[in-house]
Formats: sequence, C-alpha cells, structure tokens
Amino acid sequence: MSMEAGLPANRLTRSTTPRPGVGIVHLGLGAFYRAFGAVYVAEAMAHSGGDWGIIGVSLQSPTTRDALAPQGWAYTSVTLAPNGQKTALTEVLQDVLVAPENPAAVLAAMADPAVKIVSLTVTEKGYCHNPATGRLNPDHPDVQHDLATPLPRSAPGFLVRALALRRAAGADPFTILTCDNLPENGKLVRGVVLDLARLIDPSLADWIAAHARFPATMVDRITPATTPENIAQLAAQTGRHDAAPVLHEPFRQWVIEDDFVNNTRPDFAAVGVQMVGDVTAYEHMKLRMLNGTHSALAYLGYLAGHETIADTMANSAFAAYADQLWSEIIPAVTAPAGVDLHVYAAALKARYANPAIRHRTWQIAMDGSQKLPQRILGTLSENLAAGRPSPGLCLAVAAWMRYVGGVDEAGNPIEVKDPLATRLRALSDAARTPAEKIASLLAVAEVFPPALAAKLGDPVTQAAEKLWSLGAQASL
Ligand code: CS2
Repeated sequence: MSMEAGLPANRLTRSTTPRPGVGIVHLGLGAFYRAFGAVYVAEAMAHSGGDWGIIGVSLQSPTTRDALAPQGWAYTSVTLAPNGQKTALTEVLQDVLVAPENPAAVLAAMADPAVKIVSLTVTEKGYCHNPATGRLNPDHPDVQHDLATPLPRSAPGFLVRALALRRAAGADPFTILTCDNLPENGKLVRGVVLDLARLIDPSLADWIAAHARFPATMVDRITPATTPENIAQLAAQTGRHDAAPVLHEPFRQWVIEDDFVNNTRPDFAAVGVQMVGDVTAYEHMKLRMLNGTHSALAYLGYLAGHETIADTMANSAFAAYADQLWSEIIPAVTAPAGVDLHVYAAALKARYANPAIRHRTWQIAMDGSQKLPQRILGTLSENLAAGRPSPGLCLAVAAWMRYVGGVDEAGNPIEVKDPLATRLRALSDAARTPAEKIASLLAVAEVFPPALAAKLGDPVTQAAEKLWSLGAQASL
C-alpha cells in the first residue's frame, strides 16, 4: 500500500517486547477477527500467559499482509463509543501468509504441532456448503480443485490437507474454532471437513471424526470495513500512520463451547469469554435478533437511500420497523439462561444507533443468498408453522428480492455482491411483475427449501407488491 498524500511519514511500528510462540493459525484475516478474536487472545495471554501468538492467513488478497508487514504486524484497534474513542495497539499477530501465493507455507504452519487451534472467519460462503442443507457442495469449483491437488484453495481444503499432514506425522489434530455467523457453526464445519476428507481418504475422515474437535461459537462485535478516510483521520489524530487499523463498537460477546483437543486453549474465561457446554441458544438469539434485523434494515435501508445502519435507525419509520421485527422474532427464540430477550433487543437498538459506527447497508447486504436462511428464513418458517404472521420478515425477504434485481428505487444500478448474483439478476430480469419475480426467486432451492417456498408465496408477494408500488420507506 503506498503512502497516501497527507499521511505522516511516521509509520506505526511494533514494540520490542518479546514475542510469544505461535499457537494459533487463523484463516480469513479480515477486520472482524482482528477487532475481536485476536484482541481476546492477546488479553488472555497478557492475563494468564501461554504461547498463543497468531499466524494470520489471507485466503484471497495480499492487501492486509502488505499493509501490516511494514509495521511488524502491529495494528491499532479503535473503540468507537457514541461519546468518544479509545485506541489500543495489538501485537498478537506474528506473521501473515497469503494462501494463493504460497499454499504450501500455510499447510506447513498448520501442520506445526505447536499450533493447537486453527480458527476461521471466512464468511458464510467460505465453507463451500449448500446454505439450505449445510452439507459440503462437492461441485463447488474450489472443492473440485482441492480434490484434484494437495495444495488447496478453500478453507475446508486447507483444514483437511493440514490434518492429513498431522496424522501422517503422528501428531495430534488441532481444534477447529469457527467464528462465522452460521447456525451450529461447529457442527457445520465438522460436516464439511468430514465430507471432504471422506472424498479424499475415508480413513482420514475416521481419524478426524475420532480425534479433532469443532467447538461451536457465538461471536458478536460490530466492525465495519476500514476506509481510507478512517486511516487518514486516525493518522491525523495520533501523528502515526497505521495502514490497517480496525474500528469497532465497544460491545463484544464471545460464547464458546468448551470442547478443545487435550483441553488446550488460551485462558479465555479469564477475559470475559463465556465458556459453555452448549452454544445453540446464544447462536440462535444472535443470528435471528441481531443479524436478522441487520439484514432486513440493510436491504430496506439501502433501497430507501440510507448509507449506514445508524442513518437508517435515525429515521423513525425504520426504528419502528426494527421494533416490529423484534416482536416477530422473539417468539421464535429460546432465551439462553439468564437472558431477557427484550433487554437484548433494546441493547441492539442502542448499538445500531451509535453514530460513531458507519456500517454501510451495502456491506451488510452482501452475500444475502448465504445469509438469509439462518438470519430470517428459520424464524419465518417457525412462525408460519405456529400460525404467527410475520409481515415485517416477509417485507425483508421481498426487499432482498428487490435488491438482487440490481436497480434501486431511483433507477440507479446496485453493485450486488453475492455468489449467486448473476443467476438472481437473470431470474429477476426475466420476470415482468413483482409476483413473477417472487415466484422465480422463491424457486432458488439453495436459499429456500421447497416446502417453505410454497408457504412464502402469498405473504411475500403481498409485501413485494407494496414495496414495488410504494417504495421502501412507505411500505414500512
Ligand atoms: C453483519 C455482521 O455484515 C453483516 O452481515 O450483520 O457482520 C454483524 O455486524 C456482526 O455479526 C456483529 O457481530
């Protein structure tokens, strides 16, 4: 990354404190993990010691590595509260690898027996699964590639090939710690890893099933993508140029199923991580109440011309819509022990309104085909079965369908980012009326299980007719 005009030449550097040994390889080194998991790991080491240094792996581009390398992998974590900000230096990263440049180096890092945990934030689509079934999609081009060669491209491919190396060396497997917003994420990643291993070598699959561990997690901290303006502003404030800071809200919550290989893990409990026997209730609450409303607000907010979630929530019609959504979702959520779901919803509302967090509706709208099932459709299908009407959630589904049509309410193009974008756009273009569009999009079986699609036809079409004729703001 080149120095931008106006930035101080004074580059952030790493301190000279001794470095810990490496105990974690993290796949998918985005802003979220650096603002969340990495910070917890650093705090746990500061509190209780241990060699839990992290090697970060970018599965796609060299951008983060190139930004962090000149600063010795150190970066600033900026906490944005409504009434001011706090900065902290994070030095837990020990190296960053770029998988497409050198997949063998990534496998070697993962095969090192000193590494006890491989954690992941690879986004929903990174698991190469079918969103409607949760099973590995064997036709995925990266899976096909990873079956044909031992130097992988996909996250499941790296996990399976690295586990094979450890087994061949007589070492223990690592714990696979997924930190993506997927339901029963531990079970899901276990399923795709075992599906892929079985296609490569059934005895490897048996070994992984018997010895590896896949704890489920619930992760939560709102962390918008860092922008060039954020970088310039931080440099102006601190007098030092950090090319890769992370900006996030004060709130954070990590709930982890306490199931690690040889019970070996950082002292997470000492720094506020909830180590529990079963994460499911937390996961459902968070995916449905936070991510579900986030996606609904993102599609409708974007269509209504709002750039961020905070801007959207500043519009009173949208704030009321959010309340309506929570009243539809809460009956479909079993509260984790000791949690009051109305208090949880009120806290979400305050977090969304934080004006210091500029979380773009466009960013959250990304990859909707991979997000809708666990965020909105599960709730909808339970509400339908229980005879509870869900007009707000049906409007959210209609808004996603309008959004993937690729044209906003003012007739301007939308840059739709989604693995199914081309197909969704073609389906939308081929249909003439809202009713036809709804029918052909409901037939996309990766997103809508057929039994649910049949029940959603009428209520989503009603919502869509309103949305297309009145626009997002007026259909709330
Ligand atoms: C958001 C999440 O981008 C999105 O889809 O809904 O990343 C959300 O900000 C986090 O899950 C909050 O923990």
